[in-house]
Amino acid sequence: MSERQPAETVVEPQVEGEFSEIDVDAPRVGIVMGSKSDMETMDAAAKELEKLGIGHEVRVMSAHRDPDVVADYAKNAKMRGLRVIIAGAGLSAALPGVVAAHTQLPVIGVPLTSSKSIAGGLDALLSIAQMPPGVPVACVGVDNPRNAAVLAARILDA
Ligand code: RP5
Repeated sequence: MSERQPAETVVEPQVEGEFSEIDVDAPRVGIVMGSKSDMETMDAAAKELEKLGIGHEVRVMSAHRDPDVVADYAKNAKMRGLRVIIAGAGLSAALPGVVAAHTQLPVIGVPLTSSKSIAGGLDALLSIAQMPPGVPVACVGVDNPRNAAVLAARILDA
């Protein structure tokens, strides 16, 4: 009869391999926005996450101008280690909804004002908040990316 090894010395090679591939410094929050023109406002989300010590990355991608880039980013986000996505956009503000269509990760939308807004950001607010049932996007106030970062931190800590 073969003797069992003590539990602490048993190593599962497959599990060990998977752990060695996890990058502990991988960003946990992705901040995306529809245009470079959104960067100045959206920077407040990055600043808040920095203050809270939460790893994040920032990308510019438009749901309308770069639809394939957005789809690929959202589809690969979880596999890359991201846990929450913050998406800021102005005007018709499709970006948060399109990201949510391609990932199961929580998505927090930030409606933004723009020089071209006809309703002071209300257009973006409604585009982000009025998602069809089954595809949720959390929505913070207009031009309030800081709240998106605080909410992301609460989701990560939940
Ligand atoms: C949206 O259109 C962007 O999120 C931005 O808020 C707005 C205007 O974009 P630009 O014309 O300045 O690139 O897609």
